Amino acid sequence: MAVYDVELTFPIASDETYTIDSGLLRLASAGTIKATGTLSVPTATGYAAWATAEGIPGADPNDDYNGDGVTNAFAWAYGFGKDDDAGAYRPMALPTGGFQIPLPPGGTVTPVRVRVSTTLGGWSDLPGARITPGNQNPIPASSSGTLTVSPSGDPAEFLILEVDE
Ligand SMILES: [Ca+2]
Repeated sequence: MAVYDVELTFPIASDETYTIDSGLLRLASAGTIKATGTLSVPTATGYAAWATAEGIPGADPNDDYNGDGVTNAFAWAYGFGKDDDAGAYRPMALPTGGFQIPLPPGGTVTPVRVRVSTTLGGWSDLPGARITPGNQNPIPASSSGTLTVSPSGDPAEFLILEVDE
């Protein structure tokens, strides 16, 4: 929360005519009125603060500003700038089944949720026990290194990562 001392000056003008017993009464005024006090403004945090600091305030978190295949939301979540190439940190399927999830060397700035589906629909949370090391889903903030998701045994499985602020 940012708090500012403020002094505001508003122009005022009025011109009213009233009917009274002896005729009409016209009251007119012009000038200013001054107000002083404090103004409290919520400070942007999380993704919004990142987007503002990166010079792209209000940027859609699902957009990919630099076209590296990593959304703005994940650039933020992984501690990168909007121009950094974070393409090496996309999860990938392993030829033997399962997936590998590379995390940024500096650690994630927010928890990362792993969701799975066998049909590219009806996504559900991956059981944490399938993620090593750590066995946690969501993957906690400040995580780094490379995680492995064990194969499910299903003929096909898809994986997406989600972040929340
Ligand atoms: Ca990007």
